[in-house]
Amino acid sequence: MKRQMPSTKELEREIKDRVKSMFRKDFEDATEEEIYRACAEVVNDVVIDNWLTTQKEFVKQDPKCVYYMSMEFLIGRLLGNNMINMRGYTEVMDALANLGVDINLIEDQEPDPALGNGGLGRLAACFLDSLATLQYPAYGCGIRYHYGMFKQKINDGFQEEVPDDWLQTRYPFELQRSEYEFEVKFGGWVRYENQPDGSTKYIHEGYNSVIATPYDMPITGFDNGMVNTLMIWDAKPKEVFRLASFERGDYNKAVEDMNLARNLTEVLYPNDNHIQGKELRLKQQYFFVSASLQRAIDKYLRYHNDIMRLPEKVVFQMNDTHPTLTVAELMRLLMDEHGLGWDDAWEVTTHCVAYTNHTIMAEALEKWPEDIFKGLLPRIYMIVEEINRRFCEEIKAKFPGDDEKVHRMAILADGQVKMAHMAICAGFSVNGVAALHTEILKNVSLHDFYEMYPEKFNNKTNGITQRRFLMHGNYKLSDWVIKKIGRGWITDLSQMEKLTMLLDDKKSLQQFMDIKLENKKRLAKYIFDHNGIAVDPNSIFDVQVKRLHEYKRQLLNILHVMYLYNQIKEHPEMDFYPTTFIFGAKASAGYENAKLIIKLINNVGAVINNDKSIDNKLKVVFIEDYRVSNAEWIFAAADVSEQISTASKEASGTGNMKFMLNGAVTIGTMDGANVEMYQELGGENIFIFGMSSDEVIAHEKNHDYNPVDEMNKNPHIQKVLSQLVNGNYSIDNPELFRPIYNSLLNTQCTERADTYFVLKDFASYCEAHEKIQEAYKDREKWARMALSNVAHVGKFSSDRTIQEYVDDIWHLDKLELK
Ligand code: NBY
Repeated sequence: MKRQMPSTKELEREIKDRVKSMFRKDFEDATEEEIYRACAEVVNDVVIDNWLTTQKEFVKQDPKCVYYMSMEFLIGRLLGNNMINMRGYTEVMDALANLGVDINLIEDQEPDPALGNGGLGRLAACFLDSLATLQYPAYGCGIRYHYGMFKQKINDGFQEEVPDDWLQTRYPFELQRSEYEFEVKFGGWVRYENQPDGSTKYIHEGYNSVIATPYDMPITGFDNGMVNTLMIWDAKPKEVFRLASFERGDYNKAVEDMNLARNLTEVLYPNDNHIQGKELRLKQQYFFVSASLQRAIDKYLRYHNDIMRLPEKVVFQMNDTHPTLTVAELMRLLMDEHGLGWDDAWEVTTHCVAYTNHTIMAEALEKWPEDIFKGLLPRIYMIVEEINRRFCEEIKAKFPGDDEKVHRMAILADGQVKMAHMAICAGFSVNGVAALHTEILKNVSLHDFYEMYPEKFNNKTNGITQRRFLMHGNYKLSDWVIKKIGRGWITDLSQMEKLTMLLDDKKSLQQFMDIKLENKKRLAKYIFDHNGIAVDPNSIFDVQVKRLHEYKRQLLNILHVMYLYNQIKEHPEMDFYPTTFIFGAKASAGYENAKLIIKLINNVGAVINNDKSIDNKLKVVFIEDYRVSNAEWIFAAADVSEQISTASKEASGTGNMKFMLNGAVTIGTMDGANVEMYQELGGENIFIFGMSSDEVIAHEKNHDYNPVDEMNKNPHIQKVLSQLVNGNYSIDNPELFRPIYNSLLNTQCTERADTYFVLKDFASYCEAHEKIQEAYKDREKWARMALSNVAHVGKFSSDRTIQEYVDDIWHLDKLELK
């Protein structure tokens, strides 16, 4: 039976009681942190009951289940999310209010679990939310990093990274499950023995190992009593006892094992769309893959005896190539631990694993040096060699005489292990994350593979959960939508379409814009409290928040701001609607160009924000430490959403959808899921600019783009570029931004200048912004555009995405819950 949240009155009492029993304090004397912990336990009580029930039904109904394998789960704070999904948010809010406490302050006590970098990790979290809400049995499998994504401090305009110690105090929404521990082995060598029956036995010796111990987190569905599990693995040494007792002989090994366990899960690699081929990362990959597969097979064998039928109950979805070792580890477990021969093991494996690609960026394609790989995973390497041998035979058979092709497609080539090749070779499904992205995979980046296995390729356009990004982040708009069209959209976002009936209703449009203004005031206060900058809630809030990457072109945005500033100064009389440009972005710690762009944004802000002569027409704000928790408020407050990647580079984008859901209007290129937003919206409700992906790809192929030409024909660009290096934005060090200038223009550098076509798209970007200015001045027209965005967001729910994964790839059974 589904357990409900208590009533407001009961909650008041329970929270007070908890504060007392946990902290021996009266409520009045408790700190906000203590109240948060008490609330978490009260909510947890309900969650745990439903979790138990769900897992019992799981055993009874024995449905097929997906294991979502991901190095990253950017789940964000859970207290608010769980209260929303258990339908108790308002009740807790009221209970706290009756006790004289603001729920926001309480929620703000929770560390924001940042076990991911950006879009890929957040997508995994949205998927878990949708799976539970749609009642599909699922496990998320990942790593319990002790330090998640670093916290960003801005010091004198520069980014500084501060460790994110989210486990400093016990996290209330995790449960250690010591009964499901498994050993994971690294290094050593493989000896083999021929068996009397003609088979070969492989024996792994001389290895180091750790014990993987899982921590389960509950993933609640919306209002259905379903609770799935996110299992994140931590490592502990196996030999603590032997180490302590100084047992002779293996002391060194015990110390090694201890260090291995200590380092394995210490920290998340803070890179997005860029790999750093560090051995420790390969260790992390094998660690969580091996532990998760062992647990999955264990669970399967508890209730079934025919391992050949594993694909009827289990599917592993690999979130990018990071968990591709799933392929070889599953083969190993099936052969070495469960006695299958190669062909049977391959039959099972290739029906159990599927792969999602999230990028076409060359620097993000995972390749491991063979020697590192072989040294760390000797048995896995043998299996990869055999997979590769058979795969190359298959290519040769299909394309006789094309040795080039075999070389291009091989899993082992040029001294490297190519993870994507293995994922595609073994996976029964290969999907991209937006229609355009999937077409580019098929026709360009993975064309060879598409020719070989066209039937594997499919598209699954990304989506986001409206529970977190509207109900929780923007309750005012959420309540308004409920008043207008009911509650159906909460689990069926296509019902937002009903809002179209309000598009000509002036009163509704006004209410809608009033809510936006309220949300802008909330963000303005946040900005004032955190940045000390006063921004005008009546100005246009033009927002770009996402990881900092050159292909995402924050540089184009800030160069345009510099241009606007020049215009306003030169033509003070010009008609210009005051605009606040808001940025938020973390740069990978070693990504120098990205860090310099952050500094540029801050310096431009410092100059513009302090220039009285422009009458507050322009403001530039860099929000420190952009993360899931402040993102919710930022989306709610945005008028304009900047989605301006170089066409073809952003696989999908999901921020674009979160803005749309919150009634912001997009300025964007025809890239990623922007293309599909355009199709849903019609051209009049989105501002499209810049080159198409075909044009970009053609320039890249023909090497015929010269940024100097773009500069020469546009005096505005010339002026802005000169201001990068004349001290305008860095008086004490005029050379500070020279590297940015050079990246755009320098034809001597080895790489092509202006790799991401910033100057090429500049003029058309400026034009699109002029159109925004025009549109915004007509307040009613703008309201209609913004509301149209909400009305047409239906497709971009992760509920729709998950249903497509289920229908086309996973074929899961829904769990029945009473
Ligand atoms: O995945 C993002 C894509 O850039 C975005 O377009 C898409 O919407 C989103 C979800 O499909 N990719 C992404 O976030 N990638 C990473 O964060 C990432 C992290 C680590 C590594 C590579 C990529 N790595 O190799 O270490």
